[in-house]
Amino acid sequence: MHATFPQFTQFDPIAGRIEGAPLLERRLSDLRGYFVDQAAYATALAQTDSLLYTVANVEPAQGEGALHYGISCIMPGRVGDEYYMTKGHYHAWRPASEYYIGIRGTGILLLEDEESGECWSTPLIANSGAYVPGHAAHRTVNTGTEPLIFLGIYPYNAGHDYGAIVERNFRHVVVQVEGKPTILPRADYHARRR
Ligand code: S6P
Ligand code: ZN
Repeated sequence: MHATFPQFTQFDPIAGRIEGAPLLERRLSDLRGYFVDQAAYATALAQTDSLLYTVANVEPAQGEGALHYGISCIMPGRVGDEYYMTKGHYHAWRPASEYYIGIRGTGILLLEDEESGECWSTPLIANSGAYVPGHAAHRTVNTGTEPLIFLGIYPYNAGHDYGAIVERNFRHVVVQVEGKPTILPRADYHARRR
């Protein structure tokens, strides 16, 4: 059977776009409550509602076995000490895993298992891949000075669940400490600033 969707897709590896795919924009105002330093967030937002990231998704088919994919582009920058990042989510269908392929830039993928609470991270860099298992919350952070661009491939019915992240956020933050990207437990970050 011939598929009714394009068999061949070209990505723009510099801009992080897929021609013809709708572009979702996330700005600073969309991430209210996500950044650890609320005062820095308010100050930044008062200046300008900066673009934090874009996502272009391609959803060519539905049904068992179908795949969707999308290219994300996270801008370089920080709110206070914390690097620009995605909201982060669980998949609505928890068993859905995902594969990320780094295309441009330098970043960190934060992961948390919902049931065990286990937290881990992997680098996300050009020409490398990172596996996101099912039941894991995942957030991507741009720790570099250029846009971080990556492709994500996931089952068609993965969906997004942002609710748990809105409620309790990730247990770790990725912040600049002495000029270097550093992963700290959220509580330790607060303690350091007291
Ligand atoms: C979808 C995949 C990505 C993210 C995108 C934005 O399963 O993980 O396409 O949606 O990187 O992140 P978020 O957390 O705002 O959806
Ligand atoms: Zn995902």
